[in-house]
Amino acid sequence: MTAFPEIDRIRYEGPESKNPLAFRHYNADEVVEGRSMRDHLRFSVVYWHTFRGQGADPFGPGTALRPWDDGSESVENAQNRARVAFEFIEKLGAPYYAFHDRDVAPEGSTLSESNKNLDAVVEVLQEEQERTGIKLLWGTANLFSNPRYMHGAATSPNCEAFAYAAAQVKKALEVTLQLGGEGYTFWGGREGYQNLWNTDIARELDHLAQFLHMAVDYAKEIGFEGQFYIEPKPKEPTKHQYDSDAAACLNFLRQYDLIDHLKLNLETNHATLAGHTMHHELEVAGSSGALGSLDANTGDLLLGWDTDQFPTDIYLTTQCMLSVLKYGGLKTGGVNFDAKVRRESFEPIDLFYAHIGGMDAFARGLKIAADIRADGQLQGLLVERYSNWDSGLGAEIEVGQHNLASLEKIMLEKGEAEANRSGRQEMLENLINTFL
Ligand code: XLS
Ligand code: NI
Ligand code: NI
Repeated sequence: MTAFPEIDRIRYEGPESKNPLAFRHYNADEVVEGRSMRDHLRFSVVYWHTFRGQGADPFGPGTALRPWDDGSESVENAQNRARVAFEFIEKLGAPYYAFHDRDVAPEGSTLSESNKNLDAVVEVLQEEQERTGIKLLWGTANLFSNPRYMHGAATSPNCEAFAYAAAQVKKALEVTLQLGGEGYTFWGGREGYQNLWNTDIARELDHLAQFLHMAVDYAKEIGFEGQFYIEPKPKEPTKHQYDSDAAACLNFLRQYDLIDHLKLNLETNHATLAGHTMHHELEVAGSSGALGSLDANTGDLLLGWDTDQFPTDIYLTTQCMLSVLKYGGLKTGGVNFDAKVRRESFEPIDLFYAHIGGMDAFARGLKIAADIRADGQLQGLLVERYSNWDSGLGAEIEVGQHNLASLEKIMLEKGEAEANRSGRQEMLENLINTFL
């Protein structure tokens, strides 16, 4: 059985190709800065959008045509869908995938039934991983869809919702380990608030930290050595999510002694919703040694919600890859397409076009970023901008030889600081454009 009979394996045909079902930039074996593109980019397909998304929006039901899916919540349908997912990922040539527990298997009427369903589908996932060599980038648990989580999971005022969520994470960690997953992600789901009149922030944050510590402890217990990630997002579904941006997450992780256990999984549209750029978020995480993985997508500047569109903007992907290369590359992380086709792109083939476009945009971003680095002008100008900290007074301050009084003395003698130099913003923007 094949779900995509008309599609062959997607191949690299080079920049001149006019074939919409070929890569023009992503050439998996091509070496950039000493590593293959495959290893730099570590592309990953998400199960929740690509195999569970129906294209529904608040104004109408799903439109997606998925002939392999009988629309039922049966385990058999879920197992069949898993096989289709691997056919797709294999034809696309992405080395990784990611899923939530409830994406892959139907929720049962009790926890043990849900666990049983999950085991039955995980068996197929394992078989398919072995058959294709495709690996699990990270696993996660859906702690936000079921009505029991209406007030949050780890931050719920209902301690039994917390307990149920803990049980779900325990099981999700076990299957992630079983499938050789390289990481495990916590996105806040409904961990936040809609209304401060009914919310005890301090208590909820303490609970969230306890919850994450329990996960870290259990991972150790079962021998799961994958990387934990926390994924910032400022709003949606709640008015305010606790993990609002990279800086807020880092502060939380430091406050609760979790900083050594979790890195950040950064998503472009979440950065936009936070009033930041993805570049900013990557630099905030990277400069704290916490750049873990990327949820690659983009928002729409005219729409104020998480539209999760496929990224095609070369300027954006260039910035992403400049930061990734600067901080030593993706280790356990990847470029994970947390993105969905538009409601109007309802045919199965649109899933191919969408991923090919995203992969090519990132491959191009990688090549451009490497060119900018090889050229060296950008880095040279940055080094030059801070050069008066390299010797004399600047170097003395940096090593801690001064205090307010000694600096006052110097300035009283000099009378005025040395003149500033231009920031050259426009020149630098023009310089970047010469590489695009
Ligand atoms: C939602 C998040 C979600 C996480 C995984 O906005 O991006 O998809 O990546 O739970
Ligand atoms: Ni995400
Ligand atoms: Ni998102």
